Amino acid sequence: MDAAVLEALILELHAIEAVKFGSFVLKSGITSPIYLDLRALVSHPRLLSSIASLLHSIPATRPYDLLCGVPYTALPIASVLSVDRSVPMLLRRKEVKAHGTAKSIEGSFRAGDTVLIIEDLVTSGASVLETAAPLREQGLVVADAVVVVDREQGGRENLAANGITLHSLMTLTEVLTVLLKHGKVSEEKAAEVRQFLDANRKVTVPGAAVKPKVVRKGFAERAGLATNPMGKRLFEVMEVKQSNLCVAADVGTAKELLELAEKVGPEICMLKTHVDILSDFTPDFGAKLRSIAEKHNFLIFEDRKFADIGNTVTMQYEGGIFRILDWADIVNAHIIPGPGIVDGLKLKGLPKGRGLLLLAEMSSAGNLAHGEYTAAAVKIAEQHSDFVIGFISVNPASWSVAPSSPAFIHATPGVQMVSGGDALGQQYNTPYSVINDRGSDIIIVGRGIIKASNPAETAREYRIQGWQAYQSSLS
Ligand code: S5P
Repeated sequence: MDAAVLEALILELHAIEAVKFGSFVLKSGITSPIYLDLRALVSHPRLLSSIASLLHSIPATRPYDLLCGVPYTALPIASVLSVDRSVPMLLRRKEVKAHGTAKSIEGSFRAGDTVLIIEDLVTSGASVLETAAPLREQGLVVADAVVVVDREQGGRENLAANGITLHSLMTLTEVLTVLLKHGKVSEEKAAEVRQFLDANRKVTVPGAAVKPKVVRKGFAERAGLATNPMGKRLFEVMEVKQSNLCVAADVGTAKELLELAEKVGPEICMLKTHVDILSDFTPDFGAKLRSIAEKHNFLIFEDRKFADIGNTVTMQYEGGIFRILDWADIVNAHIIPGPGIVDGLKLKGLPKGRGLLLLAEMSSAGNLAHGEYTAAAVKIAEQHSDFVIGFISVNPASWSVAPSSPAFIHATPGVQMVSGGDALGQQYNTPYSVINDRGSDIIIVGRGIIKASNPAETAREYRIQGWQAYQSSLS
């Protein structure tokens, strides 16, 4: 955009108080010295109209058939653009009713149509992704998002990691520079904003150092190659439910876990448990969970991470209070003790038709599972392909020794809609990056879903993102 036009636009936004300086708590919980609120645009039709036409003048990476505004602030912008340029619009419902015929997307479209997403502000990119997910589920193509302001807090990178190119009229830095030039903000405040921006630029580029996209066989075909019945069943469930989502049900009580399983059940291929964190565990837990798993057709994966000698793990698997063997379809093990651990677990698990995942990599910062360790996991898995169904992996596309059979499945933890991490070393990548760039099959999502205000709806969004990423890696 022309510098003079940009300058005038920023001054106009400031004049209508769409840009404010002070101390503001953002939706994400962080305190910001600058606040942008474009809702005021509805009271300024001329400015609204010029912003809409400026957004239209941005060239998208591919021609689009439809527009969709991110609810709610961007809806008037999208409507004006739609009317001005005669481009039909779609409406994404923010609240999807669980019953009746309510659709998540309103308006006419055909699968394969391309949709341009319109948004007012982008911070992490999460709200654009929430709108892209139901559009993609309907078979629509989302390749570009145009926004008025890019807050430069990782949104561009997170969207790119989900296959969406971000185009913005201006960045927060440009807003600041113009307002400083015109004396609308003090040097002191501007320095504070810059400092804030530097401290909150969550620019981790997911998949930056990984190999190009992997092309793989479909899950249905891989089901036919699986030697272990549980591995075969997992592929079949994934194909039938169009889900490569595993929810990590890290809640504190069995009551909460069973409720969560009911809610997210329709969206998942697998539910991952840590049974030893449940404060109200009772021996009927397994039977209760199994009946929910049957109802919603998902597998149960107890994330026990066995790590002892063969003889000990047979007892840990079968006995104790938890009697994991009775109810868990799948368990996992570290390979640190050597292949004897697999022999031990197999002794108990194979006759009951269970499956085992080996921890070949871990998601936490500074972990030691890489290189030769990962290669050793592959070797042990191949020697026990009757029982080992696959791996806990982080970046299987980068492995120097890949498993020889596509029957082995990769499940990856450390997944959220935006990349980043927690305070204790967990590292997150996006569903698109995990499945498409890193070559994994299943996304394992814990807090991204269980801490969401609506876990069922959020699980649906993760399922769609994961499935779309998988679909795009097939072609
Ligand atoms: O390397 C690993 C392996 C596992 S199984 N890193 C992990 O985070 N996990 C598990 O995945 C972890 O125990 C937790 O249950 C889940 C990740 O949860 P989130 O809340 O960080 O998504």
